Parts: sequence; structure tokens; C-alpha cells
Amino acid sequence: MILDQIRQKTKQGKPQLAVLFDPGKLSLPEVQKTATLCEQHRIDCVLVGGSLMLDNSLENCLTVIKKEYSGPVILFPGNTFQVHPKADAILFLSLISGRNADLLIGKHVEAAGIIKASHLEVIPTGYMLISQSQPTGAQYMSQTLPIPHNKPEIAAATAMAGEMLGLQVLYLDAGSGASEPVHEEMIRAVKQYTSIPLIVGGGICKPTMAQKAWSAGANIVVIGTAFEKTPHLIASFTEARNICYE
Ligand code: 1GP
Repeated sequence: MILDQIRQKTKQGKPQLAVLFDPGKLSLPEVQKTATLCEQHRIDCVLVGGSLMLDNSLENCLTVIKKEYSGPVILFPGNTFQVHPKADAILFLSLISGRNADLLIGKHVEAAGIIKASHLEVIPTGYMLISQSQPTGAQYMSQTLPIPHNKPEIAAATAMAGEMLGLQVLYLDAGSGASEPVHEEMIRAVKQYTSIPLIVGGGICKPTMAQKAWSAGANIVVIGTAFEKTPHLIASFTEARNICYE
């Protein structure tokens, strides 16, 4: 089970690196190139999804990734259409930072039957959007108020409530292409008050930024935009991950 692997690495204190593929933003040759690098550099897992896809590029993207990359491929769905049995697992996201009932439970009811039939491993995830000076795509698409970036106590309380509700993983997201990542203080606060694996992403574009997130308590750091622009950066991020563990 993929969640067991994540838990095990978390328990061992191994920093994990995930690469986000947004099929709406990448061409198939770009997907292939990045997936090959993910395999070469032993990326811990791959996430696939996006706020918006203007065509049905999800299936083609998954096919190419599965051909090149042998690690776990996890859906990170931006909506109920982004469920596909070619992946291995799905982050079943409840947007616990917001108060949009549809994104807390409504869409889940709609998708439950399809997910059950798909046999995807389901990873119940408390998803928290963190505010930026500029609204991100995720904020706009979810039409929710994110947690203010300078309020770590709100993030910690939200995360605790999510864990108490039985969610298995937490995801702090500044949003794709965010101008600044989730602050270390917030990561530390969430980690201090919870004990489930913590994913952190959004706006992390340098290996030193990833190292700061891991040191503050992130178990999985997610990189999307930086690798879309420069896939070869994967090598320096994995080096940073390995140094962090030594
Ligand atoms: C977005 O956390 C992911 O949901 C990754 O963000 O594209 O900014 O790396 P970036």
C-alpha cells in the first residue's frame, strides 16, 4: 500500500520528494522527459492533477508516466473528472481550510462510486490552502478563503481537527506557482500538533527552499512549476533530499 510506504518513510525521518504533473500544462513529450528523470533520480512519488484541464489529457499523461516511472502514481484531483484507474492511488481531498460544503464532502459523495469501482487506493487527505498576496488558481477555482499565511495557529488547529476526524495525511498548499511558499513557522506548528504525514507544496522553486520545508517538518515536498520550466532541476532537488537525510 502506498500510504504504508509514506508512513514508513515518515517514521524513518526520510525526506520525500514528489513531482506534480499537471496534464493541462504539459505536452506529452514534456511529460515523458520529466517522468524519465523521476525514474532516474528515484523520486518518491508522482502526483497527477490540476485545477483545470481543457481536454482529456489525463489518460495520455498517466499512460506516459506509467511507461517511464516505476514508483507510485497518485492522483491529485482538481475536480471529480480527474479520477482514472490507470493511477495507483488518489488523494481523497477534503478542503478543510475552506467552508465550501461541496469541497468538504459534496464532491466526494458524487465521486465515491466511481472511485470504489476503479480500485484506486484511497488516501484520505486534509487539504489546506494557505493565502498569498495574489490569489492562486486553486483559491479561485475552490472559491474559498485560504488560511492567512501568518496565522500558524489557525493552520495547526485546522490540521488537528482533520486528524481527529480520521484523515490520514495533511497537505499544506500555497497553490501552484505561489510567489512565496508556506512559511516554516506554519509547517513547524502543524507538525508539532499532529502525527500524520505532512505534504507541503506551492512556490518551492529552489533546493534550499525544499530543505527548509523538510527541516521544519514536511515529510513530502511537492514540486510542480519549477520542474515544468526546468525538468533538469530534479537532480539538484534529489541531491538536497539525500543530504537532508544524511
Ligand atoms: C500545487 O503544491 C503544488 O498544488 C505544487 O506547487 O507548482 O508551485 O510547485 P508548484
